This record gives sequence, C-alpha cells and structure tokens, in this order.
Amino acid sequence: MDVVTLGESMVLFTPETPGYMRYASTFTSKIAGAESNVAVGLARLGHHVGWFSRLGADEFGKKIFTFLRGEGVDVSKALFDGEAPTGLYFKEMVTDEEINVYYYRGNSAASRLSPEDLDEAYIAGARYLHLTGITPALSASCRETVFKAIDIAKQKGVTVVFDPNLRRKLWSEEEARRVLLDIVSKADIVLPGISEGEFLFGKDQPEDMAKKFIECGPSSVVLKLGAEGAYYYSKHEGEGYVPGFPIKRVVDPVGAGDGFAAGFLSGLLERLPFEKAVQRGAAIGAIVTTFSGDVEGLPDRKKVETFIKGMNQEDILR
Ligand code: KDG
Repeated sequence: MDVVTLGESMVLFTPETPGYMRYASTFTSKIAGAESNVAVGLARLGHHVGWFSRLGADEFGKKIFTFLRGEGVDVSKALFDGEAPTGLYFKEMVTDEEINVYYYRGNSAASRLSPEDLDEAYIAGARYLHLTGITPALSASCRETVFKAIDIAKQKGVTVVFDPNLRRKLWSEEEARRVLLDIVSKADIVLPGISEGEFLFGKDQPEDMAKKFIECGPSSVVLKLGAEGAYYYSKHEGEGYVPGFPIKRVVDPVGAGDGFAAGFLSGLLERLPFEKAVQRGAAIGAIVTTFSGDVEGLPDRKKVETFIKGMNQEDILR
C-alpha cells in the first residue's frame, strides 16, 4: 500500500439553495471526511491507498463504504459498529463568503475507534501513514488510536504525515494546542495551514514559523498559504516558496487542504523533487476550490498535469 489513512468519514448534506439552512427544504447528500478525502484524491491519481474507520451499521455507513470502494480506496479494514450511528455533517453556504459547518457526530461510530481496531501489519505495509488533527479531537479512544498508529508506523519505518486540521468546534483551544503539538513532535512531515501555525506558535513569517515546527521534531514542513501557495522547509530537501495557482472563482474552499495533501503525497510517492510535490499539492488544492463538495473536484492525473502546465486553463478555471 502506498498510503494508509484513518479517521471519521461522514455523510455531508448541503442545502441546494444558498442562505440560512433553516429555510432550506432540499439537500444534496455527499461524502466527506478529511482523511477519506485524501484517500479519494490519491486513488484518482492512481495510487494504492487504504482508509479505515468505524462506520455505523446503517444506510449512511453503507453509503460511505460503497462510495469509497467505488473510488478505488481499499476499505477492507473499515469496521461496522452496530452500537452507534454514522456521523453527519451539514455545510451551509449562506453567501459565497460565509460558509458554516454543523456536525452531528457526537458519539458516532467513528468516535468509538479504539487502538484494538488497528491492524499492525496493514500500517506496516504502507509507505506513508497519513493522519489529521481531527481524529484525536473526537474522543479519548480516538486519541489513543492516533498515538498507537504513530508508534506502529515509527517502529516499522513508515513515514508519518500529519495535517493538524484544527477544528475548533470539536475541542477546547488548550487541549487542541497541547495534543496537536504532541503529534507534530512525533510526525515526520507536517502540513499545516498558516492559521494553524499561528494557533500553535503565534503570528510569524512563514520562514520563522516553519523553523518552529522543525524544532519540534519533524524533518519537513509544508506551510499552506492559501491563494499565495505554500512555503516548504525540509532538513534534506531545502526550502522555498511555491506560488499559488490563480483561479477565477472559489466555489467551495472546504477540502482544499485535503486535495493539497493528496497531491503532495502523490508527488513524494513518485519521488518528484520536493518542490514539485508541493506544487502538485498547491495545484490540486486550487482545483478543489472550484467545485462544490469536498471530494468532487479531486482531479485525475491528466487534469492536474494539464492544470500545472497551464494548458487549456479555460476548461479548468471556472
Ligand atoms: O477537510 C475537509 C473536512 O473538514 C471535511 O470533509 C469534513 O472531516 C471533516 C471535518 O471533520 O470537518
């Protein structure tokens, strides 16, 4: 397996009309979840990727399972939990600028994920273990699962890639800061957004902030700078800025970071120069924002290569 990831996937409901959700009468249902978004992104690029979590033994759990399997993600380690439901999430697009998310995931099946659910051989067989800061926010057992997965990866020489993915609705600031920093210190590569860097270390220039991450332990950090692109610093691969890709209109920014992670990991898997891997991440992050939904815009290989070359941009930039 190229990449193994774990974490909660949910059914996402989006009102079909903009405005406050209380006035919405029809909703579209989609699939979401940071880690499975990354898995779908990698699968669309042709990589072997496994995702697991606990799903409710309900229709929504089956919907997620079927969808991810259809995308070519290995779901053989996913578990169905008859004692708790699949989590749900609603994305309210009040205006183009104001997007709110509402979670219905407390005590979900995924929040019952526990260290005993981990298959050591499955993790050991991957080149990369991808984790986000959402999972440790879900419950104590989820947090223990994340730390155990990291221990397994480290023992087996699997590279740990961590996206802090701060979700303030899920836990207190103090707890989030403490736990996220603990995971950063154990990860090999971290993929924070600039605002997450500010949350963890205070306001700073990207270069200085990257150094603070590196001082914690990882060998590489890629700081996502939104429309500005990214700044990377790696002990072995050097440092530099990668410019962002201009797009005409952001339709839905949610999931861009996961697209970035998928593109970046894909570049590493293909042993592209580090800068090119970051560039692929930035390109996919940009493409994703031009589609509604968290996984809908994740491109296949041809599309991302065309986008990076800047050919036929009119077809892609909407
Ligand atoms: O990164 C996008 C995710 O935030 C979204 O798909 C849902 O996993 C999710 C979460 O916890 O917000």
